[in-house]
Amino acid sequence: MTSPISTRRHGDILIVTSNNPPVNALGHAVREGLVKAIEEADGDDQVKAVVIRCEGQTFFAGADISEFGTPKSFAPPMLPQVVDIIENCTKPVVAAIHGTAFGGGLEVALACHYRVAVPSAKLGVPEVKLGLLPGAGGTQRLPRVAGVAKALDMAATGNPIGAKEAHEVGLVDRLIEGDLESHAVAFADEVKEVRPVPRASERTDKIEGVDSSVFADFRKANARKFRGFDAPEYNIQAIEAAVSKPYAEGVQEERRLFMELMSGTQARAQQYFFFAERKAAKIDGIPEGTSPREIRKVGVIGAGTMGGGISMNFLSAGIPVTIVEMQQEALDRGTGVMRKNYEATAAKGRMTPEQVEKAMGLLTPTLKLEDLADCDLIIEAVFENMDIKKEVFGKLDRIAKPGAILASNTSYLNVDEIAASTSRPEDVLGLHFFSPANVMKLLEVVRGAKTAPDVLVTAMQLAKKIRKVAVVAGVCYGFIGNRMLMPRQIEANKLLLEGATPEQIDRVHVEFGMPMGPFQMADLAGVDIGWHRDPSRIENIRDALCAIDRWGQKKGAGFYDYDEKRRPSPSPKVQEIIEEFRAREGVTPREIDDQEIIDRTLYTMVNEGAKILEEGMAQRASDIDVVWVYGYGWPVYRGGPMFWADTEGPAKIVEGLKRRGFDVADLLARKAEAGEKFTR
Ligand code: 3H9
Repeated sequence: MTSPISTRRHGDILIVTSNNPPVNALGHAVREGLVKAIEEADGDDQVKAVVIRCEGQTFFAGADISEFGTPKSFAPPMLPQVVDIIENCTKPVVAAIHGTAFGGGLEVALACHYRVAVPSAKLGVPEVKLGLLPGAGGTQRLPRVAGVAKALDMAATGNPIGAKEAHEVGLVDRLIEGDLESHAVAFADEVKEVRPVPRASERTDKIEGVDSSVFADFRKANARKFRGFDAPEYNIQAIEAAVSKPYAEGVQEERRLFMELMSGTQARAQQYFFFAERKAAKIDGIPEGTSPREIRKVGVIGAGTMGGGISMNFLSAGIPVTIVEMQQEALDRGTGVMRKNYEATAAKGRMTPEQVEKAMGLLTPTLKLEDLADCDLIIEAVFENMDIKKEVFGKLDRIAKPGAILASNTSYLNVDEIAASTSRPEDVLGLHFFSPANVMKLLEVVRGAKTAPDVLVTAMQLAKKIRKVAVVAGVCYGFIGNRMLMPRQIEANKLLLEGATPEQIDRVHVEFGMPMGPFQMADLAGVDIGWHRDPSRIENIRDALCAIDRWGQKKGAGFYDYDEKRRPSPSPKVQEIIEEFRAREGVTPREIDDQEIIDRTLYTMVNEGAKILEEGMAQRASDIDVVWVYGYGWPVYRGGPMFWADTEGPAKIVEGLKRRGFDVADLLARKAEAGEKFTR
């Protein structure tokens, strides 16, 4: 087999090129090739310096994650050896960086004696997002080269920096405008006589005299963000070791911490999720070579919270939007909110005023549905009512141009029924955005019985363009996410009646790693969502709260009381209402332990997930996990509900469900019996 690493000479410079698509991951063959290339340079007097570069879209984007856990990842030379061999090269080695020098890729670059980069390049150590730390000397070399504060931030958050900033902090020696290879060779020519070659591991200038308060302050400032995750703390400890120990000992400490993380469940969950997210983009049953339709202009019906948020996604991506409302006042209010949101982003420095104007300039507000005639995609975001939706789609059928895609943002309703109100059901699908639609990353793409393959392909491609993670769902009540939310909510309500408090149930969920529990979520979203609006009809605790105006945070009261800063506290009034209901239903409250809350709210979700899979409403278990991580904040270090079910073990889930008297989904029962898992 030919090596992905090749070498050639340019005068006395050895050019080492990697060609390992798609991202030049540092798999075994690449590692082997790099070592051979350095040996070639060391062993040949004619070679005075080396340039390491990559073909394709990027410099090495990291270790090959798909090799993790396989014999290949342990096959010598392993990455820590490779980087040492590069650094120990007796001749200057220059890394020529474009695209993303990530993880092991940046570690290779740090082992090189010089780094040059094009301005568009990004440099980062995202290992923490895979539940890991840079395990090839990165935690030791990065602080020595970029400084402790920058290294801490990069390693513990995993966020990359641009080449310009990398240049400012000393991580990049020269920014290259123009052809990278020829400039890198010229740079190598300039430095080929420098002796001793500058080795990052030998530097101490940026790690001397660093006060330990840097680490304490960093931990404190990020405590909330890192809650529940193991890897950020390990990254911090590894960088602390870089400051407090000699290089050789620091590297050993890095190795120890890396191996500990690698053998943990969190790393497995996060690496699983990396591939889950990418798999979600793949649609089953689509003929090979199906090309997407072109989307040059989008129409959005409804300028409320959802319609406005949806529109912003397209405007931000440079796609013109025509937004329709029925009344001028609602239209003005809606577009005003969009402008305000953009301006708030600009005030935080995440957008320039020019970008705000550019985005708003792409927006055409109108009161006439007919103005959508030239749109390639029309998304309906009107009131959640089947009759209204059918009426809108009937009208769209007459107005929209041939080939236009007609989408509904419904959260629950039957997309096939909506499609049937048109003469072109093949052009119809659901695009279920999550609120706030301009922020949340998840998009459920609902595939109707007749949705054409190219419509689906278009939706998935467009999702990527507007930076969403799309998951295909089948037509069923609540699709994937909201359908699984239902059993959780039903059980949470029953638990209240039986003796639990909103605080206890929410605490169990937050300790599990969710951003909030079911009652905190209800208060945030609005307790009145879906309420029948009749204060005299009180059938459950929620009705009772709505009847006395406790609609959640927006009213300063819901399942919790809120102060003027929206800080929650347990509500005596709610407790009173719960007790009234218990008396009414003849329920004697009992002590409820946390495990019962888990069994009844989370195991039932898994059970529903199994039904969704069995019915083919999700293409694969990992898609369900993507929905929950991106749509509801399920902690990624637990992989998602189906991955978590596997770590608990399907048999344990079945046992928990049976103990509480639930019917077990067939698929779950079969998995438990066969000792199989959902996700592996
Ligand atoms: C590490 O380095 C550990 C070391 O410190 C220590 C070792 C001892 N490996 O994302 P895309 C695949 S940990 C294997 O759609 P984009 C990906 O699955 C690593 N495969 O493209 C997909 O395959 P498919 C630290 C990888 O342009 C295809 O490439 N590095 C890897 O949107 C295209 O990916 C990272 O964590 C990999 N490392 O984004 C970087 N990376 O087509 C992870 C990608 O079959 N990667 N693939 O679905 C990324 O962040 C993005 O992929 C990147 C490109 C920004 C590079």
